[in-house]
Formats: sequence, C-alpha cells, structure tokens
Amino acid sequence: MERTMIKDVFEKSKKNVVLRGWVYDSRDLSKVRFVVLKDVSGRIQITGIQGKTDAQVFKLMKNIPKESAIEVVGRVEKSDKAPGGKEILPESIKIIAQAESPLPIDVSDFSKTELPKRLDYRFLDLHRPKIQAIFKIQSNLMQGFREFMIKEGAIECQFPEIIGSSSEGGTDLFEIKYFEKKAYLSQSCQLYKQMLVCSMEKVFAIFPTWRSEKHNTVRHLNEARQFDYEQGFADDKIVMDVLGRCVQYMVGKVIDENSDELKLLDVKLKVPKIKYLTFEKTNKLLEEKGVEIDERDLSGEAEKKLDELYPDTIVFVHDWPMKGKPFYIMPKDEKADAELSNGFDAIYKGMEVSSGGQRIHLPELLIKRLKAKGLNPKDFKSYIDSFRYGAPEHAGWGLGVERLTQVLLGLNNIREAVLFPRDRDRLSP
Ligand code: AMO
Repeated sequence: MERTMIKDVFEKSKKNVVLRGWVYDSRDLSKVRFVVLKDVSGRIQITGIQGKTDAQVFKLMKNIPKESAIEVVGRVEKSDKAPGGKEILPESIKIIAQAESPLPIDVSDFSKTELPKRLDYRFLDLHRPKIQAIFKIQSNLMQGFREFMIKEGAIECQFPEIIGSSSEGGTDLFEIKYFEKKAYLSQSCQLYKQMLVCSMEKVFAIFPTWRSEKHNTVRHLNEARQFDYEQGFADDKIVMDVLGRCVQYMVGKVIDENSDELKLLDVKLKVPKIKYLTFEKTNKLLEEKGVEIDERDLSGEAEKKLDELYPDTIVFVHDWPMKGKPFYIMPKDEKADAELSNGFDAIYKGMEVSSGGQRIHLPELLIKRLKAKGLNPKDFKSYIDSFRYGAPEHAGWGLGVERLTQVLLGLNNIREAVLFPRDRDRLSP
C-alpha cells in the first residue's frame, strides 16, 4: 500500500493507511496506549487497546523512544477525543530507525533548550514543527521572489563565489588561497550583476555572500544570502518601486499560502505599505523624536523609531550621503564631488533589509570614486572596461534573505533564520 501523509488522513476520507514518521510522544494508561506520530505535514494519534490491538503491537507501543522513525499500518477511525477528530487503530508497527535516548535537546513544543545548544543539534532541532515552519516560509519567500522576477521579465543568473578583488570595499573579506594567487570569498555579486545588465537588461539571483565582520550581533552573519536584482536603463527610483512591489508580492504569498505556519509561530502579517523619505528628511524627523543622528548611516535606534512612526511599511530612505555608500553608487547629478548619492536603504519592521541604488556606468567617474575610497582601479580593470562598450545607466538592490525572514517572523536572533549559521564562533554543523 502507498504511504499516506498525515494531513491527508484528516483532509481526505481514507480507511486503511500506511503512515511513516517520527514518534512525538507516547502515553501508557496500562489498558490503552497512545503514540503521537508526526510527519512533515502534521500529527496524529495512534491508539492501542489491550485485547483489541494485536498483542505484539500493543507491547511495542510501550517502548518506542521519542523521535524514532516508524511505519504504522492501520485503520482510520473517527474519534471525539483524539486531536483533529481522527485516530489510527494500528494493525502493525515497524521501527524504521530507533532514536538514541535520552535526546541531547528538548524537541517538544515546550522546549526551553537555549539557541546555541539547539544550533549544535540543528538536525534534531528541525524535528520541531515550529522550527520547520520558519524554513517552510523562507522557502516560499524564495519561490515568491523567483515568481515575481520572472513576471518582471528578469533572467535568473549564477555568479562566481570566488573573486579576485573586493566588490563592496576593501574590508570584511575572507581571503583564500587560489593556487599561486590570493583570492576572496564573494562579498556580493555586485560587479557581475552590473556587467550583465549591460546586455541582459534585467537579472536576478539568490546569492550567498561572505563577510568577515568580527562583531557578533543578533542581525549579522558571516555567511548570508541575498535576493539580488539589477536593471539596465533604470535609476534608483525605478528599482525602489520594483523592490517595494517585490516584497509586497512575497509577503502576500506567505499570507495566502503559509497560514498554518504563521499560526504555529503566532505571527500576524500584513502586506506592507511603501513610504519614500530623503536621508535629510528622515534625520529631521528622528531628531524631533530625540534620536541621536549619524551623518552617514542610520543607527539601530533610528531604524526602530522609523518602525514606530511607519508600522508595517517599507521605508525607502534615499538621497543617501556619498560618505555612507560604496564606490559603485552614482553620485547625485553624476558629479564626482556631490555630497548626496542615488543610493538608498530600505527599512522594514525596524531593520535595514535592503540597500541599493543607481550605479556608476561612466568609466572615468568610476575610477575617481575608486581612488577616493582608497581602492586601486587596476584591481577592477575588467569591471571598468565592461562600461566602455555601450553601458546604459542602471540600478539595483540586494535584499537580505535571513534579515527579511527575521523581521517578518519577529525572530530575536538572525541565526534562527538560517539552517546552519556561520558566525564568528560557529563552523559546525
Ligand atoms: P549590503 O552590504 O547593504 O549591500 O547588503 C544588502 C543586504 O544584505 C543583508 N546583509 C546581511 N545580512 C546578514 N548578515 C550580514 N553580515 C549582512 N550584510 C548584508 C542586509 C543588507 O541590507 N551589493 C549591495 C546591494 C546592492 O546595492 O545591490 C550589498 O551587498 O539585509
């Protein structure tokens, strides 16, 4: 007989089923024994009754360690007492893989195991439906990103993960040995996506990035992923609009398709509104509210305040000061000495989730900006040359996959939004 998923036992009318899954819990009331079986789709009660259930099966039900993988063949029965209104009366139970006991972490719904220990045993932590819910939603965000981008007419691209020079500025690079040369793990696909839109017009990627930032915070990872977008014949205004619509689409999809997971995580989501503010206007607003101002960036406190002022809103802070932006961001009016740029950050639910802007497509201006940032134009030769043969103005953005997951689900620590986080101290599992 074919395997039935537990969800289908509740949603379809089935009489005899084969279920495979893991033992969540078991209870022995001497004459009646219960095993709660779970698979990726749900949970169901298996009920053994002394005298009615096969004696061997009834005996086995007493002693299966939690989280063991088992197969249950049995009959579906309606029951007022069983959660969900149905239970399984087992004909046979087979142990597929017995779990060692005791478990090193608590994987019950009431688990109080601390995050570092949970991450040490992430493979087991994922036995919890609540933890799976985070990654089911993240998977749907990725799916939503792809759907939206394809509808926009963008082409999905793969970029190199090993680079010869920095793409975001000189610091925070992980150096690696590449035969006789020095190379680095990619900080972003920035330079490559820019080169591509000079021919392919609209490109996107879900791209892993590495930053050797030393600080250990609840919002930084050393290995993070970005939703990347780049568009030719476009400026910052055009791509901010694309980003706003893209996040609205992704969040709308999660609301529509992940109601079970959102319920489990006790998260209520709304499709975000959009607000545009210049950096100057933002700072004025924040100053009035008593927030300390930085002339090149927004502090964590400032980002939180913006959420209070504009809840459930993506706030695009644009016309960002040149000082606070990387070398590739276009200065206002294409003037090398401009104070403001065509760069922006997007703040959502109290955190920077994305940054982007219009890029420099003029080789001479790019060389000036590289030098101004203390970088050597020789290291960027092919990148600069790519703008010598009909490069249009262009713009784009990078949206943090884990940051977006974190803010949407209200997770305290960004590590909750990564299956296997890489941070200053963690390389395993
Ligand atoms: P930036 O460095 O601002 O821009 O990164 C874009 C977005 O990626 C996420 N992010 C991170 N998430 C977790 N840990 C980190 N260490 C980390 N660093 C960045 C954030 C951030 O807003 N190339 C540009 C984007 C562009 O202009 O297209 C870039 O990388 O959500």
